[in-house]
Amino acid sequence: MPIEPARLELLSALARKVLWLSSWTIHHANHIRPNVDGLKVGGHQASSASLANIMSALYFAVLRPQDRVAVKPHASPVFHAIQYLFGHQTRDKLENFRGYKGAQSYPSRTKDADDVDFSTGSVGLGVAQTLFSSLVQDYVTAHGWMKDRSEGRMIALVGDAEMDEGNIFEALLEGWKHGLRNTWWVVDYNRQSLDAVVREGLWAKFESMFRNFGWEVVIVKYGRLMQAAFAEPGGEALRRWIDNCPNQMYAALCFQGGAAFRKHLQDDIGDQGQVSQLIDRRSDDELLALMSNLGGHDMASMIEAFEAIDHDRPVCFIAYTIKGVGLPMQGHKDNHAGLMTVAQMEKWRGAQNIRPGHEWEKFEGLSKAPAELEAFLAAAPFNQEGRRRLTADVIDVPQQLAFKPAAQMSTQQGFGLVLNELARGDSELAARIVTVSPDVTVSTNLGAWVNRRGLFAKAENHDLFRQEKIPSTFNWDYSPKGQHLELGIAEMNLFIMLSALGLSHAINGERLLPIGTLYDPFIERGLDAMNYACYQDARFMVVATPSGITLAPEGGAHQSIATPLIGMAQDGLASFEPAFVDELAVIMGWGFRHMQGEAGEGGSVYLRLSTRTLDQPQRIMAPELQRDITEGAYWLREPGPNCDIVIAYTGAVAPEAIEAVGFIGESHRDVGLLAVTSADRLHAGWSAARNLRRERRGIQYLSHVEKLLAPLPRDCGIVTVIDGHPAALGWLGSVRGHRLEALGVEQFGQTGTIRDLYRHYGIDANAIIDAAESLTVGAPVRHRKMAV
Ligand SMILES: Cc1ncc(C[n+]2csc(CCOP(=O)(O)OP(=O)(O)O)c2C)c(N)n1
Ligand SMILES: [Mg+2]
Repeated sequence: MPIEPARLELLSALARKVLWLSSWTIHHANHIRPNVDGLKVGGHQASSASLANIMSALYFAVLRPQDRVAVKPHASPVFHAIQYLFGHQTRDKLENFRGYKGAQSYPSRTKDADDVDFSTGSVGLGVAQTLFSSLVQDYVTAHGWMKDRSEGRMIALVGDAEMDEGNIFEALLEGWKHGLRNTWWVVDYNRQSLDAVVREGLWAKFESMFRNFGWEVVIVKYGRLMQAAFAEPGGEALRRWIDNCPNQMYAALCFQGGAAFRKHLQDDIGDQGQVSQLIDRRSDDELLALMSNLGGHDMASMIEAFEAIDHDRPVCFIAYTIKGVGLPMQGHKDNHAGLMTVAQMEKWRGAQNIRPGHEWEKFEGLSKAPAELEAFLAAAPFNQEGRRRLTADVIDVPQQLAFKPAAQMSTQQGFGLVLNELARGDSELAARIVTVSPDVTVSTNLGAWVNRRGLFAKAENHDLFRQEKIPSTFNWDYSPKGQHLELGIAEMNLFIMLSALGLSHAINGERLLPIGTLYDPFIERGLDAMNYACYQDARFMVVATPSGITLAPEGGAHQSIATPLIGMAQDGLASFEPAFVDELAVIMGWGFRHMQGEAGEGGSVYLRLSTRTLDQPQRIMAPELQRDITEGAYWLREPGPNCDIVIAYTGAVAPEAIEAVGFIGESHRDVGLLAVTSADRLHAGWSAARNLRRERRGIQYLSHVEKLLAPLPRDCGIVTVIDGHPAALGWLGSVRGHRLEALGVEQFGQTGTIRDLYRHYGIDANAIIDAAESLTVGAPVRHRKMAV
């Protein structure tokens, strides 16, 4: 339906204001705010201008409160300008754009105050996040939890060069498998990337690809002015010229202006009567306005395109735009980091009727009455329900999670047993758990859980093998009540799905407790997506198994070395590597609570598990032991008063550490054995204590690791051992100044038995004994006899 003229006028005025405010915000940060560092502040004026009209159409007219948006990272100034007009962003934060605690360079859920739905920054990830958030909304709907809330559309504003990111294609395929709905991707088709102008004809590739995946594709190429000109005599020839003009040439002419367009049109078309008259009727300025009137810059065209969608199938809008439209840098291939000069800004300010000193005024220079604009903004559908960020109650987690014990088990097995026990019960905790795995459900031990809780799909689909009575260990029944989401083998998808599931409390007002499983080395495959999920404070548990070189015969290619360090270094992720299943059960319980903690306190959890079967300790899980396990370490064997050597181990190498302590104990009394369940938590506690002591001089507070190591004599040596990079535990010597030998794995690639590999890489009992001897004096220690 054609848009009413009065509404169009108001929307166009606001879009002009958004372009002004976003450009002014960047200009202010670069030219007006004192620059103390001498570094360029930057801010992406051209990329922002490209989207100012499209985003204004969305926010001021099309979006409803339940819709959620991922904005192309470098259009952050446009987002902030829109929120400023809505009254959700302060002038102070805009003046401090890209400054300390100012409006963020890229929209940030956690750092910005103006209601960012999805953080963006690393291109491609926000786009996929909208797709997975839509699938999560379907999950919540199918489980009957949407209550009286309406389903929202998940919308991404995508740069055309951003479409090169592979994770977008991975997500598309996954979306198709799961019957994606309610998702709009709006491609800002300015045909420019950071470095250059993009390939010709990309739109056609996008179009066929999206159609292939069942999306509707809407191409918004010509604005109203263009359409009117095409209807004039000779207009068809003009349209043909535009359609055939190479991207580089069009961009260059947009930069050069109306006279350059005229010359090229004349040279190319020649004197052809009607079309020549069509061009001659326009001044240079009018000709430039006509040629810049691509669909993405035309309010009426965008509103009509958006409002024409009357179904919930996914839609890709390809909106033609000009990078930097309306600014002196428009179309220039180098404009990505371009900034307007002070003189250019002065000139543009004059053209906008903005008086010096009134640059931040919301309606300065617009011909519409401020009261009318204010009323229009207040009535925008997007704003009708107040706070859009939702909350959900905390789900109760029992003090101890049960599992069926066995004398010998691996932590991976234990993980399956804990989940199986939860699946058997009817707790709210179990109801809120949702598992997800990229084609390694069975091999990461989720099988028992899935057998009991089923796979999720919007429609029932029974396991044919079972119906045909063919024996199979796994029951692969799909239903809307299922609690496992099976993904294809794409770890980026796994982490973005975890990100979407882990924000359900804030987006859908319904808490989910997502658990994702994968092989440990493939964390690196999805690392940027995991970082992204943590950055926006999504809450999930990632269970990585098998890990290290301990997966021995699985092969050298699958060994992981760096992941313990990743676990320590990743902000927002508490990582654990227990050796025994009773420790794991404690950690999982803590993890489910941690995943529900307040912002700044809670976070996500990473469990690095193993397939190695170990003898399990028979012990009572006293509350102090539970606390020590979650704080990161406990004494498996307390050091005596004359302790001169401590062995500290993490994870699957526990038997080697225990064995070495046995041998060393024959000639050294009082040897201590420290079980480190989380190098990450232990280190974080130590850093926090140091910060606290610095902040509050005189305070006596000691961290967990400082208390554990306090009784050790000054000249005691420490040997650390982990199936991972030795630096993960090597820092323990600095806590109280003890000499330390750190054993671990620094190369990878050998296959063999666990014993072969532990010997090869020097993390077996003999290597531990050798290291201990190098730190102590006295008689040599008897070594384990090697079977040759
Ligand atoms: C993963 C990742 N790689 C590189 C960048 C740096 N970068 C920011 S914007 C951009 C180009 C984007 O081009 P396009 O998506 O077409 O947006 P436009 O600049 O045209 O608005 C690049 C390479 C990034 N933000 N994220
Ligand atoms: Mg682009």
